[in-house]
Amino acid sequence: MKMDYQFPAGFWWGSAASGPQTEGVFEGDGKGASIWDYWYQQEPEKFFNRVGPEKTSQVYTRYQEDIQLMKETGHTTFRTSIQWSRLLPQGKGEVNQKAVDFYNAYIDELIANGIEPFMNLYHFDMPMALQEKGGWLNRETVDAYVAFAQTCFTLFGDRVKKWFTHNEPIVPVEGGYLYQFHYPNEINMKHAVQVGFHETLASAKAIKVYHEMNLGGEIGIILNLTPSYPRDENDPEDVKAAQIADAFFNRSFLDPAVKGTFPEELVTIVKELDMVPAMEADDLQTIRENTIDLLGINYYQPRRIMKKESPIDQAKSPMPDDYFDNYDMPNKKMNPYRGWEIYEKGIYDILTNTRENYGNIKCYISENGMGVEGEERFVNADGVIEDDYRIEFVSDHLKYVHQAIQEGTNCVGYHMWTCMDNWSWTNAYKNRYGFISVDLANDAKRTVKKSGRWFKEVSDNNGF
Ligand code: BGP
Repeated sequence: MKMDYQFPAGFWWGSAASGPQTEGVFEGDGKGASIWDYWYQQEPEKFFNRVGPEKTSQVYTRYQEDIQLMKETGHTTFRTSIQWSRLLPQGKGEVNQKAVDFYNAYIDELIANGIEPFMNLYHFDMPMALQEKGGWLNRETVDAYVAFAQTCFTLFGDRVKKWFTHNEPIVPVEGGYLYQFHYPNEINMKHAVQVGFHETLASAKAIKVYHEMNLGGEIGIILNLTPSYPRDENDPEDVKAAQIADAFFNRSFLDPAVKGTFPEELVTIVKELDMVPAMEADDLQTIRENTIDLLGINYYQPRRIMKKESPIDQAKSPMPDDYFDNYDMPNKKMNPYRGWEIYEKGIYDILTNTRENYGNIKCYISENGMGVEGEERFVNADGVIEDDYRIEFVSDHLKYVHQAIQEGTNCVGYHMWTCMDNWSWTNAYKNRYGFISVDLANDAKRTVKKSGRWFKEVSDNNGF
């Protein structure tokens, strides 16, 4: 059958998830607490409907059933993460054998079913034992992370051939140290800079170890790239503000990951603020010499920016927002449930940018998706959620991915967020993202949605 949008042979079709959002906590599983377990214990009211990280979708016990559903929905590849606090309950030292058994079984089951596992090493889930000593603020966490990474490569690297050092490393910076949506909920630019630096350093050091181990796979990083569009392209001040926002939120991690250097604008600002992070003599060289093989791109929404017109918030300053204002563009297309703009062409702009400005690095779309509240409204007589809006969302984005590939971008796959409805941090189960629904009131019963069936056809046909 001739497809309107045919993708290159071997294109990866699948989805992404994370350990903390899917596995759950079970008695006797030996898992240590992460910052999420701790925060939920302290302030359960901060989590939607008071649903905490111990509940989630029970993948720890139901992965076999779930992998069959991945097959039914056309997965050729799947990304999740190894929970640091599951493998090393104290963040370092003793290995939890039950975690080793679980990840071995999960990985083997994926491979036995023809689905290639991709593993990420950090998805916002700092072990509490390390957070108590400062988490990413503390240099010792970098060493602990590298030891954790090496343990993972040693245990699972014979079978896992795609590794990622972080998922969205800017998010722990934003959530934990600027905008207060992750523990420890600080507003502290100096800490934010140090945390970001340590994450980048940890990534480079893990990449170095992985390459030295010669395991025959690839290692990369997953970044949420939010293209920054100026309100008025002809207003140099709007344009400059958008460039600064881009340096803060995109190039802060993209440049060191791909080029081994930090963006000039950011370095200048950090120096002006007298907030150059603490570092050792060879850190910058380590970052320069250990760049990624593969880039994962998460794309949900763009950022609309205008020059700073509102007064600086003195109670919070310095903040990235001292340098720009967010622009509330009229008539933008919105996902009202998550409050995020839908701008399909953004995905094309990101891919074009990687081609033109980042050496056309090998990349794939590692997350894209649409969280919708109250999807049970759309259940048909057979109990299937008819999520046509999701099919439209995915296909509208895929058309732009296709165009970028036609123009030469080295994009080799597309992963949806997410496989099955999962626990979304403080939003818990409010917005549903999956190809497969999870009925919390009914023993977490799984049912493939209409979009899951559609995705199977796309994967089988390698296009649509
Ligand atoms: C990404 C994260 C995921 C996931 C997704 C959806 O930023 O990598 O972990 O949660 O966004 O966002 P949310 O859960 O906040 O709705």
